[in-house]
Amino acid sequence: MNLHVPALAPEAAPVRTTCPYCGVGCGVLARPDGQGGASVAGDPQHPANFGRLCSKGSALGETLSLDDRVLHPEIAGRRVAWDEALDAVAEGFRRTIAAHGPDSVAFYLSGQLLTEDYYVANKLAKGFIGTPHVDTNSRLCMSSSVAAHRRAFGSDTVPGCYEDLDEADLLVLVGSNTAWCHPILFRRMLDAREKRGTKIVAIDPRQTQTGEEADLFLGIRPGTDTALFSGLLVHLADHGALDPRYIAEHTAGFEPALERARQIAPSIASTAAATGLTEAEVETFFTLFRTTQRVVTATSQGVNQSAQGTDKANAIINCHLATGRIGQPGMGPFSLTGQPNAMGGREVGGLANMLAAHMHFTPEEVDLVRRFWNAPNIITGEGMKAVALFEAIERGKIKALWVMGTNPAVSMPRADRVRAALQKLDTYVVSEVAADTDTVRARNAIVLPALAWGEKDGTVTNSERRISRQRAFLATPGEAKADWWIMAQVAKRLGHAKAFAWGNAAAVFREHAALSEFENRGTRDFDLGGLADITDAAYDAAAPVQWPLTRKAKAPQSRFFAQGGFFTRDRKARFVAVQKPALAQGTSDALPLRLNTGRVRDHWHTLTRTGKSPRLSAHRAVPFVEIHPDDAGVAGLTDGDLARVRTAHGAAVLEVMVTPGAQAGMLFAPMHWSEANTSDGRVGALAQGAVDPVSGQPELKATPASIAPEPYRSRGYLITRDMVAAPYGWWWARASLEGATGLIFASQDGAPEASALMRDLFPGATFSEYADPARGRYRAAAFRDARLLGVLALAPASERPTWDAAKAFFRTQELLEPSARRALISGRAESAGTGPLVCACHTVGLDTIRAAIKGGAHGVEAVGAACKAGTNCGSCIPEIRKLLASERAAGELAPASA
Ligand SMILES: Nc1nc2c(c(=O)[nH]1)N[C@H]1C(S)=C(S)[C@@H](COP(=O)(O)OP(=O)(O)OC[C@H]3O[C@@H](n4cnc5c(=O)[nH]c(N)nc54)[C@H](O)[C@@H]3O)O[C@H]1N2
Ligand SMILES: Nc1nc2c(c(=O)[nH]1)N[C@H]1C(S)=C(S)[C@@H](COP(=O)(O)OP(=O)(O)OC[C@H]3O[C@@H](n4cnc5c(=O)[nH]c(N)nc54)[C@H](O)[C@@H]3O)O[C@H]1N2
Ligand code: SF4
Ligand SMILES: [Mo]
Repeated sequence: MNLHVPALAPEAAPVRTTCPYCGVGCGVLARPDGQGGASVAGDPQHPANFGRLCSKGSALGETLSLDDRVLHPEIAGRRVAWDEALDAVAEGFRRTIAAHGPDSVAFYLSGQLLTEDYYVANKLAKGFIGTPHVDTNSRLCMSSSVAAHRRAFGSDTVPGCYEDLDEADLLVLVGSNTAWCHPILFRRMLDAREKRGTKIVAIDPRQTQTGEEADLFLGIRPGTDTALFSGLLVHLADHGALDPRYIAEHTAGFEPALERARQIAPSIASTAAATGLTEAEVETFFTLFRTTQRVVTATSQGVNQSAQGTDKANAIINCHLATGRIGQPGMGPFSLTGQPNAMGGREVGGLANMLAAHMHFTPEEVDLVRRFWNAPNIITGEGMKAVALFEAIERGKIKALWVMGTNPAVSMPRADRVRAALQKLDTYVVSEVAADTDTVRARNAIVLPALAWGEKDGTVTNSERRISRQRAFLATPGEAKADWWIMAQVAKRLGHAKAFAWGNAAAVFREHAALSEFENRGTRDFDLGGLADITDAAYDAAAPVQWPLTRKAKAPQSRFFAQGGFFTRDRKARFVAVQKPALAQGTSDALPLRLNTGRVRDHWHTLTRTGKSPRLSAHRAVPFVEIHPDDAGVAGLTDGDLARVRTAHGAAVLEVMVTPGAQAGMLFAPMHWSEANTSDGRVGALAQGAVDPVSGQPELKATPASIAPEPYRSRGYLITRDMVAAPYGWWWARASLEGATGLIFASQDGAPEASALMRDLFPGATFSEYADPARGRYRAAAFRDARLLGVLALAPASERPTWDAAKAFFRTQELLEPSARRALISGRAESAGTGPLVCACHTVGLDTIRAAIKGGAHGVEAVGAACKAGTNCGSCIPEIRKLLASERAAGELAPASA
């Protein structure tokens, strides 16, 4: 791969890199514009996406500005030189260790770090500082899958690869909103359906876009997956659908596991009763699974983020082992990883219960790693897992914490408590790229500016064990540094210069690969021996490659376990006798519902990146809660109202979305909003986080909750060119707009207060205004020399003015004609809007698509031809299909009611 810039090239050659969002790990071609930005396109040569990108990947170019970046080291808000900051970290750690021992120091890392960064953090903590308390946000993400793999396979091995999704005849998606969270894999699944008639089953308590697209949707009761897959195991056994040869030769423990499954779900009827499904649904699913050889069961957070997550995953793996459907084309259990480098973190040993390179804590393994690192302070056992770790901070047991690449003040369960616990620390270090995260602003910190995507260099591993390069294509901004470099500097100051003396990321990678093959001899799945001697030039040019890749192998191996060969002592897999499912906490009269949390299509976690993109911010602009119509009726709520959702741990005020897709008794709210971008929408504060007994992964999907109306007098929006603080007492959510920033708000204020506010915000400006205080309506636009500065609209709460039309006026800096000024505040502009955004790539709204359908576009392609919606990344195709169906249904009903 040699990217020569032709002498007369009109623009720079693209740089091959990898998307920094989800675990699909799509290849990206980034073309820098020479002004700090870049355009991006899918890399046609990358085997994860073959040129496609989803809405988030396509909008990466909109997230590169330096507006909100940390660009210099800071101590308690004061800008300092690197030396001073690094000395402060080293000194803080040294003091803490001297007074309280090395295990009073902790690291909280992230699946968004590069493998090289992760490796250095792990080595520093576990080998040199000598603290076992290193955990990562992956604890909240896929640690239950890791634990299930280890129980079943003896190692944390993902047996399959993406081609299995192309080659399966049945895809069972359990607790995965694939259409929104792994969109490019979902496109591959839909292609498989097109090509070979693959059936898709979605299992989820709520009807998602994935469920809408599936051939069979099973709306199970939360937390009951173990019963469903126990019932399936029994069904397979009773219908002669087992693979006795595979069970006998390659597994152990089948009988007790089946026996337990019979206690949990002996029949179709009992399975239906345990899961809330109908017997017909259960029977259809069981028959499909039994009669289809090529089955992939793909799992995500509906499985992992549960107090019974490890059992859920093992109940699923049991069914694949029992039928021998593993490690062959189109077959196997498949854990879809969330973050871009969740897998890299597992490889280096970033979790508190792993040591390094897929090794644990047997005396031999500890000794091996000690010798390889020449480590003076090697740890000998597991450290505390995330939930316990933050509790230990609260208790004063952990005194120094280094947070890197994650925002726990938002994303940990019981986030208010976690945030408060940070006050107890003596030394608090945050390596970040964004200046204003809740974790940075929680208290005085040593803030270290890290290189961001596009600036940093290294590798990530995707869900199918494929290692890809992230390459720098932008200049280093300010004084930002690579995370691995920062840690190596601190290591030097702690007296470990020799062991942390790498000159570049390639050197770190070589050491990581060398450890993976050190005294391995086929005893460990993770072996990168073939890359241990990679040169700097080869590393720079490296194409994506799967592991294992041993020194002797001619080619990497894409699947595991078709012929057994598990990483247990007897090389046999283990069936697991799972526990009867029971949710961690019961509902009560005070908390009669259950709060499920998760993601939306166009936002990423705590909004520090997707929040910068106007396109991505338009799909869902405010924090919301989905509720079933029956529950909404009981609570006296209608669509669009604001409601207070409460649990035993916290409360949030969210916009109500009434949908029959919600399960009665359940609420769903996205995890994305933080203190930095909403007044009252921090959903992480509400989640209980009861931990899975095996993996320590917290439950984030079923917290007992209540909901009640939160009445406000007025609703409205405020759009300003420059960021302004929201007035005290308002409920608000902030979103990026083209050329502006906007607040959608609710308030007890009326027209007079709104008018006073505009004068406060824009002193000396001229105003176009419309006020009707009696009716509680007010609109105003502020100008300086005919240049638009800001717009405010306020109306009685029931009217909820929308900004779709007004925001268009900020796209240019041009001076506005008097007629445009009048239109801006007339309120007429509203009805000319295109409605809520559906297609993020071409900014096409709901109303436009509806109009296209009414105008005769009767299929996805026709809609695309009429208004371009759905013609780029395709992430919105499920939503377009849904609109087509609802318009069709409305059309059919029309004559009857006419
Ligand atoms: N757009 C977008 N994509 C992302 C991310 C993002 O922030 N935004 N984050 C990435 C990351 S880190 C991750 S981990 C993945 C997560 O990807 P997903 O796991 O697909 O996403 P979630 O929305 O967290 O949860 C998935 C579903 O689990 C369901 N569920 C809840 N309880 C149960 C249950 O008891 N049983 C079953 N069967 N289902 C249940 C929920 O209703 C939800 O629809 O997404 C990755 N991709
Ligand atoms: N209620 C609820 N909570 C959840 C979940 C849920 O479904 N529901 N899901 C959980 C899951 S699966 C996950 S993965 C977590 C995600 O939660 P977090 O990891 O807390 O979320 P992010 O917003 O991705 O945080 C990443 C941070 O790293 C910064 N950053 C980006 N690039 C770099 C870099 O190169 N170096 C450094 N040092 N920093 C960088 C970003 O600015 C950002 O602040 O949330 C978990 N929490
Ligand atoms: S599916 Fe989308 S978010 Fe995930 S890696 Fe690909 S482009 Fe990025
Ligand atoms: Mo995740």
